[in-house]
Amino acid sequence: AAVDVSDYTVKATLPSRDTVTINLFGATVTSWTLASGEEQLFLSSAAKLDGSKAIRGGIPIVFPVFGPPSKDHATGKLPQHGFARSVLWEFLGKNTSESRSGKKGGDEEVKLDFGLSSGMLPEEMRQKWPYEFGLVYSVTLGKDTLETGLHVQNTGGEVVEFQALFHNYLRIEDISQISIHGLSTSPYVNKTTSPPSMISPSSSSEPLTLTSETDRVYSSLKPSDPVTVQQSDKTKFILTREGLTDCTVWNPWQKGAEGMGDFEPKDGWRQMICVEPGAVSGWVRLEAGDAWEGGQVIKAD
Ligand code: TA6
Repeated sequence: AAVDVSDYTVKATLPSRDTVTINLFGATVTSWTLASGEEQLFLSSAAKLDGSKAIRGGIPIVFPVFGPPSKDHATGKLPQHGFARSVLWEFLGKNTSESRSGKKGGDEEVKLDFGLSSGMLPEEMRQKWPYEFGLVYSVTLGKDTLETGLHVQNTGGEVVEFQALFHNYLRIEDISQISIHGLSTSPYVNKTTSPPSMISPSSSSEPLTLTSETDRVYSSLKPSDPVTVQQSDKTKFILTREGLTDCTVWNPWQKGAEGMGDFEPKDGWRQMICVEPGAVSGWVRLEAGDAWEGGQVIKAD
């Protein structure tokens, strides 16, 4: 694999011509293309790529809190979705290997590692969440697959509570053709109502099709059970997870897109669906010195 590092961008290209591009602000995957050259992720054309704001699109990393933090929690002073998606990470290096799935012809894989530790945070952010931690984020590109994994180490002397999620903006042809399979046996919180409503699982909700603004956090999913995004009757993406029992499904729809200054083009909401594996319906508790891992594999069909 060829890995090109320039300014704040790391780009890897496999012999099969699959590529992945990561912006060091937020270690945000901003592009993933297959051998065909076809882009798999949605990136707003107004996304800020200079660290001035979290990148609107690609795969932002949500850590240490998902959503607007509640004031009575240790994360209460942090911005929505935490700081990991907007601070500068460092590129730790690459590993090229034979594809682990033992596919024919020794398909190659490349793993890119990125690091963020509490000591690297701007002081004002450290003061908002004064815990010692070390993150290693791995992005592994294979033929037709993209894997992301987050390793969280509690390097301080006290218990740390956090949430983590991969905020995938998946690129699709048109939202009207989309159905999402594999969620119907899980309860979810519907965040488009106020207050949000708890909905229990019912088989009638399989598959999920979207006809208006949708913002749902599904919980108690079996990580190894795939969540599948179908476009018309063709499978487009298959997501499997490790250590992540929750999954958000979000589309801002027309009004939501118009309300986001960094969301362009304004009808771009039709070409994206956010399917976001995470550990967000509770808190991961890490004792001093302990570590946690969570990961996802997205297979493009
Ligand atoms: O993942 C869905 C969500 O939590 C929505 O509620 C919406 O807020 C979205 O994230 C985008 O949040 P952002 O802070 O990136 O504008």
